[in-house]
Amino acid sequence: MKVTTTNLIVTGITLISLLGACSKDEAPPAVVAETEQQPAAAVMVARTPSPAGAKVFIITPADGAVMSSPVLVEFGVEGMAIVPAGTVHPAAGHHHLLVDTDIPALDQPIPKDANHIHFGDGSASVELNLQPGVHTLQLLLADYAHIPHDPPVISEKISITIQ
Ligand SMILES: [Cu+2]
Repeated sequence: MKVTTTNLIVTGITLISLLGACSKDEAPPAVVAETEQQPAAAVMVARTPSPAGAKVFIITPADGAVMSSPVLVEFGVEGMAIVPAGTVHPAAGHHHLLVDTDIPALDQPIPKDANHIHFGDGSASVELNLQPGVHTLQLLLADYAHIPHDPPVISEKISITIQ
């Protein structure tokens, strides 16, 4: 199945118009800002409910593990299905691995960068290349639009040491 990652970007088009004459006797020119709201904005804040008891967890590595890079990280899930990003399905989502970062805002799409890795293809493991030192890993499930569920389905944060 071909997976297309959809970046949902709410684009606010702001039109700024300078109105009014530039006369010393009048009030300063008024700045009028108009924001064009798109219908998709409502979707952005709608969080998908998660079933009671749903959870994700890191199968490997173990918390406190001392190892060398690359690190095979395996994701476990209970009580929910894993489906590709973009697939609207009840009680389902895709994995996100948080690396060396805290929990992001839960009411918006999870950022996509080196610290927030999306598995929009529905995969459940990754081989990570990490620099020597201590690193934290945490799993966070999110829905078709990369927004965490309500309540969030998130794992314990573990720490590993790379030699
Ligand atoms: Cu995602």
